[in-house]
Amino acid sequence: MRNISFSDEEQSDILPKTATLWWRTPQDFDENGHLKVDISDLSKLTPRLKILREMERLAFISTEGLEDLRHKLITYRAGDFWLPVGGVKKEDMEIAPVITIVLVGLCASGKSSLVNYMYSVLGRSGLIPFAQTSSGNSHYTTMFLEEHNVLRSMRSGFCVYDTRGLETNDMIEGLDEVSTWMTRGVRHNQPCFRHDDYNNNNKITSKRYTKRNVDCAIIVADLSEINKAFISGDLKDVVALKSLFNNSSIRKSNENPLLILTHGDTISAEERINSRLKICEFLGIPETTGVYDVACLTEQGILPEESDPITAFALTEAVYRSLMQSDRNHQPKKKLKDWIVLFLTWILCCIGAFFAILANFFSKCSQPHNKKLKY
Ligand SMILES: Nc1nc2c(ncn2[C@@H]2O[C@H](COP(=O)(O)OP(=O)(O)OP(=O)(O)O)[C@@H](O)[C@H]2O)c(=O)[nH]1
Ligand SMILES: [Mg+2]
Repeated sequence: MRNISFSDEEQSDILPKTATLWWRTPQDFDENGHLKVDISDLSKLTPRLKILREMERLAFISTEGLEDLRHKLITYRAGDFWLPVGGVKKEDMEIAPVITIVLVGLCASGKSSLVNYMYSVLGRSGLIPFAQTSSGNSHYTTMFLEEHNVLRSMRSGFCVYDTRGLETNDMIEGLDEVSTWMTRGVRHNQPCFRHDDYNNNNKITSKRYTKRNVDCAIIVADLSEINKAFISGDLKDVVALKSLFNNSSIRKSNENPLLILTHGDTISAEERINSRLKICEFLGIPETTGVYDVACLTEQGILPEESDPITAFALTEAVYRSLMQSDRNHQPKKKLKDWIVLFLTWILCCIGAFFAILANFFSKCSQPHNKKLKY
């Protein structure tokens, strides 16, 4: 996230030798891995060049930056990134002990795989899949909200929630569910059953788990599906994604939600860059701020981790950014005066409702009399 300037010589020494520098296409880079055009004049950067520059930035700082950011996440305590505003002290802010990030997106966009990748990069254990994903012929879908402590630490200052994906054909119900999570909070093991589920009569939530207010939502989207949609002209999926992106409940402030693009490894570099450009344009967001290309699996179908520090760094930076976003949005604690005002407002509403019912009742009682008068 820090601004850096880098020369090509410096860069080739620092870049991880094994990294998959997929964006370095012959169209834009020479055989030494140098950009063919001058990118020093920022005002002349095209959106495509901005993406290439962003990827070079991630590559440049990934090796050293990954450890640095990981350390910041390990030592992070809720509210650490909060900056004093409006003369309110930190102790007067409503800051939950654990910051809650939810991953939302369409079905099979890669939310559970992203959780596993987080465990692998941040918790340093890539052997066991911690969140069940669909694989091979299994069409497994996450059916319950799952809380994950991806750092695998008792003192972690944040947790990540894996959620059930939204169906393109039933966005209204899906968006309603997302609004409920965002406004009423989430709980581990909370069911996410939809009306057409085969067996949805087991809607019991275990109240033993702590309810958490959601601080930030990250949208996970499948870049290969986005690419398909723009090529075929069937924009159903990207329209659904836009409705999720613009949903007022996930915008805790004026900031755009973070967007993580998965499945980039399954399309060509050209398609990967172009579909990122197109979806950012479609959503009306900058192509490099708050958007991360994180392929959760390699071509061999395994978690990337060591082989791809750039993707690992992109993921870590996305989590870091989501914590910064969360800490910017805390509200001051309610004081006694606020509770009294709230109580009085509630009483006034009740009185108003009571008189409205009375008025309605008496107007109904007086109707036959009115009719008689008319005749
Ligand atoms: N090649 C590739 N495959 C991926 C990537 N991310 C996820 N997958 C695969 O995509 C399929 C769906 O991934 P999941 O993680 O189960 O998706 P989900 O969003 O949790 O799905 P729901 O729980 O149904 O909403 C699985 O077969 C994953 O292995 C990626 O970046 N690259
Ligand atoms: Mg899932």
